[in-house]
Amino acid sequence: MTRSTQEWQAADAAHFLHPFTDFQGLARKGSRVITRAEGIYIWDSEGHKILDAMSGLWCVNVGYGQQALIDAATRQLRELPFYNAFFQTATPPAIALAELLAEVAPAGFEHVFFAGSGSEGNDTVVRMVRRYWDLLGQPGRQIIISRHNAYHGSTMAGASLGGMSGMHAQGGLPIPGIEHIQQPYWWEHGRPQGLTREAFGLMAAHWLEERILALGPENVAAFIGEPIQGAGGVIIPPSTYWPEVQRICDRHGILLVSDEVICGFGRTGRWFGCETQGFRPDLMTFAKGVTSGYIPLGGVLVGERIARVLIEKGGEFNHGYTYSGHPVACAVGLANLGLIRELGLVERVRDDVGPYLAEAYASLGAHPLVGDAETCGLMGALLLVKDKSTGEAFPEALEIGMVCRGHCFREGLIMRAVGDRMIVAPPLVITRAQIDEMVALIRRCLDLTLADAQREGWLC
Ligand code: PXG
Repeated sequence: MTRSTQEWQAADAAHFLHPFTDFQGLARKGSRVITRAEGIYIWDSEGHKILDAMSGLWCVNVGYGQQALIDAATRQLRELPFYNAFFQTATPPAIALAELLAEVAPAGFEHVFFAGSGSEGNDTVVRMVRRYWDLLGQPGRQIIISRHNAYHGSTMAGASLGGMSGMHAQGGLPIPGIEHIQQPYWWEHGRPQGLTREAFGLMAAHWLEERILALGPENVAAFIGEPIQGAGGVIIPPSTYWPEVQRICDRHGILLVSDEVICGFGRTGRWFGCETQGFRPDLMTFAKGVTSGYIPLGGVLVGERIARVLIEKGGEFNHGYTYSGHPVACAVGLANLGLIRELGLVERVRDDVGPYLAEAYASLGAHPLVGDAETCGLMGALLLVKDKSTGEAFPEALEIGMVCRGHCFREGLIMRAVGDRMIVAPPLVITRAQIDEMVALIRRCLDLTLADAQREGWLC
């Protein structure tokens, strides 16, 4: 079906309510219509080639156009396009993917609960941890602690676990029994107090202990966090943070949940972000990279501490989705994990392109607009500042990140702006030459933003 861009935009504005979108604003402007993709590039309906430094939405880990995934989906669609896993039935792809996930996960993860998305995975987490404590005769343990500026999805429980104030402001959230502590963002909380990153990491972890003690450990079920906050702006915690969080959870017997929806499947240079950050969770939510986004799939990897209780003391766990273990999604997942292994993408991020990106970012750190440049594996963030010597921020109303993003848009680069943080998470198949190309584009967009700032007098 070929239509002109204007025709697509008109039909889009007439019928399609986009996620997280000001509908009227978009209708006035018109969507950019993306029509095809290959490798790390996407093309819009005007034929512009764009370097997709966000892997779609943090998910196209193996890059676009991988024949093995396309073939796996096609084969499975022919053989068995759907069957459920509810009434004592199963399909081969779901069984095999559960088995393979247990193999690539850290030791102690042998079981998987499938869902259709990361949000559904986190809804599953809420129900599962509360069920766990019920079964252990501690039904008082209901509260789940999360962090401000966390993102855990957009369902009622996912948005409640998340710490996005704009989301809580709509629809009467958070649901009861969810508490939030401050995020481990050194620039926001540590630097103003003159703390080293390491000292701040410990302080941020102790906010968790303070809250646990204030609530009473006997009322706390779990702590959930992204190893590195993605949607919150690629907030990489100090190295001291997660190991201390682990100690605190252990001390109070509280379950630890790692939301691996973004960090999983090689993004940080290990299979899972918790391995990079040095902690051992009890549950791991996954989605996105499990199928490289080719088809929706999410779920929860369940550690043995919880699995044994659910299985042995269990009875029926009254939870599940039509698409839990969808055979086509699981077939694509199998092909995707197979390809990640075959191409050695996890090791490649750890030993080759990850360090290469880190080097490039160190050089971007010298740019006059950049106050901080950080990477972990193939996630990168640049903090835009008004005054490099003092770290002074631009006034919020300027929306400097959006100014920079506007340039990216015009220059053929997808880079996200989260407040003053410009973030990337390119496909794991990106080559060194393509990183050079991406970094050159980023530098050009920074220069254009700097020129705007000089011209408009934003710097003085
Ligand atoms: N957990 C994390 C850590 C996520 O990043 C979800 C859960 C929810 O997954 P689903 O599949 O239900 O969307 C996510 C999703 C952004 C952005 O603006 C990030 C996500 C989704 C939409 C936008 O960076 N992450």
